[in-house]
Amino acid sequence: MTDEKFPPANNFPAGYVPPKVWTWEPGNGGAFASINRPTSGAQTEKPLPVGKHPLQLYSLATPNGQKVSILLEELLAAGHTGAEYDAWLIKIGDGDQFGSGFVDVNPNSKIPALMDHAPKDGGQPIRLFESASIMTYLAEKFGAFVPSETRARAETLNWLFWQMGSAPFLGGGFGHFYAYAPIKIQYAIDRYAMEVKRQLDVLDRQLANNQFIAGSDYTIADMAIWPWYGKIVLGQAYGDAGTFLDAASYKNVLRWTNEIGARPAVKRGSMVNKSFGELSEQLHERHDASDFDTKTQDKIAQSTQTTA
Ligand SMILES: N[C@@H](CCC(=O)N[C@@H](CS)C(=O)NCC(=O)O)C(=O)O
Repeated sequence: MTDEKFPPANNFPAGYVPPKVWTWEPGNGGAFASINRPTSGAQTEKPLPVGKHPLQLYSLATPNGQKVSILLEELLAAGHTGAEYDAWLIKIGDGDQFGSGFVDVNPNSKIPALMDHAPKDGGQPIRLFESASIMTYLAEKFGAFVPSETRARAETLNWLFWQMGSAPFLGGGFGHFYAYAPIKIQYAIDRYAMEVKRQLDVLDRQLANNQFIAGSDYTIADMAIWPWYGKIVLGQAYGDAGTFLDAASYKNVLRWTNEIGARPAVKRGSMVNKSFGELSEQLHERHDASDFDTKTQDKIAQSTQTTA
């Protein structure tokens, strides 16, 4: 496709003209090149483990994964014992999401995925994928963190779906081109930086007059937005992106981020299925509330040293 206004010599790489039909060339060198494919479906035969609790979470502590483990920890903290769960680590860098068992739970091969073995109707287990679908299902099942009153509920779901629509521009757009792409392309970085700053401004204005994102209640919308936009304003995502975006200047987002981050359930939920960062914050699998005290990677390393 050529256009006189846009000569191929100005393209990147110079002279590039998109072919009539695109074909896949494996390994473009970018981060995640080894797992990205233009096809879906299982690549290996690999059943998933099933633990003793009603809910089985298959995940990794990326922002999308943390949303769900934070909600599960909040439900347990609020006394909903039916929210007990086993959390199994899905190493997306190793391709676990393409195992047959995982694909049966999520045909889209992305974490997080959840099986409910004790659905309310007493029937067969229910599979859940897409973080907002999982969160809505759990909030409805336990009647918590989503208001029942029509207007408050509508506002909560507005912001939950705002997050689902917006974060791909932050992660797949800005984060990818600023931090992960093998080359820095100014056009792409400028475009997505502008959009992310616009999104931060949307949140900042909303949080100027509201304690929580959907008003006076702490809801699944806060839990969905926090792992993405909280990490940005704290400067904990995509290298030095916090400085690049002047993210700390969004004072209301920062105030809300710190308030949510101080919640014990949020701290615990953020550690679940974490296999990177500080060893004391890595809980690869979670099967019991006591695991946070005894099974983090620093404790496991200590006990291995003692027994060696
Ligand atoms: N819209 C999905 C996005 C899930 C998603 O993108 N998960 C990523 C990690 S944050 C993943 O599993 N990537 C593995 C892959 O792309 O193969 C959701 O919210 O659940």
